Amino acid sequence: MTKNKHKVEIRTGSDSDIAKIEELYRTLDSLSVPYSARVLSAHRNPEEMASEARTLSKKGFFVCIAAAGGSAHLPGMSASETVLAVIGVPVSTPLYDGKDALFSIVQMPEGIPVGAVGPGQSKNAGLAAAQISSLFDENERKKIREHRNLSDECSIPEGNTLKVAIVHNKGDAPDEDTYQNMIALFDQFGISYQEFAYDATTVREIEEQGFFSIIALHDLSGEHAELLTIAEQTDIPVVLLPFSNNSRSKTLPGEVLFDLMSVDRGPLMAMGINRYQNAALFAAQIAGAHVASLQKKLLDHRKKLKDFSREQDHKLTKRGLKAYF
Ligand code: C2R
Repeated sequence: MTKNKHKVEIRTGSDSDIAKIEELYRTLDSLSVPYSARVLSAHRNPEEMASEARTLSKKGFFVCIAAAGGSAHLPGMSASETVLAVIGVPVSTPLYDGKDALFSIVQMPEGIPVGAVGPGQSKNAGLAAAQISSLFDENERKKIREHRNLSDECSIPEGNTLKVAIVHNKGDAPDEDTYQNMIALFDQFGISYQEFAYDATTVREIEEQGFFSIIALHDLSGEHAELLTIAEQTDIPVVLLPFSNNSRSKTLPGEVLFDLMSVDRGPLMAMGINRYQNAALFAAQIAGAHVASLQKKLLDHRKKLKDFSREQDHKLTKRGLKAYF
C-alpha cells in the first residue's frame, strides 16, 4: 500500500458537523499538519467506516480524529478497527449540550480506548493530534511549542527506550488492583514507567527526560485537582485517567467528569472512569504509530481480546442463561 502525505485523518459522522468543528481544521492548518477530511458514519455507512479505519496505519497516518454528535458511536467503532490512537470529539447539539455525545464516546470497554476531548473542544483535538503525529520530530515539536507559547526546550523520546510518566495528585490513591492491571500492560509492551506525585516542578522534570506520554490520574471524588492543568503546560500527549473509588457521594462520578470536561483544560484526552487498562493501551497506541514493533504487540493484544469475547459467547451457549442469574 502506498503511503499518503497525510498524518491525521479527521472523520465526521455527517457534513453538518464540519462547520461546528472548524477550529479543528484551522488548528492543523496553522501548524501545517497535513490531514485528510472525510465523512464516514458508523451508523449510516458502517462498512466503509470500518474498512477505511482498518487501512489508516498502513497508509501512513499517525492518528485519527472522529467527531460526531448525539449517539456518537463513530469514535468507538473507528477505534475497534485500528490500533492508531482515536481522538473523539463530542459535537454539541442544543438538545443535550454534548453530554450525550461525550458519554457515548468516553466510557469505552477495557481493551478499546478512545481519547475524548470535552464537548465542542475541537481546537484541543487538533492540538492533541498534532502533538501525537509530531512526537518524535524535534522541528515539528518546536513549531507546536511556539504556537502554544511553551518554551522551546524539551527532549525527544527514543523509540527503543519508551518511557511513560504516571502522575497523580498528592494524597490521591487509585485502587491498587486495577492500577496494577495498567502496569502489567506496560510490562507486557516493554514500556518503562515512572510515577510522580504532582507539584510545580513535575512537568519540567518530565519534559527534560524524554517521556512520550503522560497519564494523569485524577480522583473524581477527591479534593485535589492541581494536575488538571498539566496539558496546558506541555506538548507531550496527556491521557487523563479519571478514577472513582467510592460511590457514596451524591453526585455521580459521570456528572463530575462531564463538568470537568466542559472546561477547556488544553489538549487533554480522557479515558472512561476507572479504565486503567485503556489508559495504558491508549498511551501505547500513541507511541505505536511511530514504533512498528510496539504496533505489532498492540495488534496481538487485540487478537487476544477478540478470542476472549468469543470465549464468553461459547461459554454462554454451552452453559445457558440460567448459569448467569
Ligand atoms: P445529520 O445532521 O446528518 O442529521 O447528523 C452526526 O455526527 C451529527 O452530529 C446529525 C448527527 O448525527 C451524528 N452521527 C453520528 C454517527 N453518524 C452520524 N453520531 C455515528 O456513526 O456515530
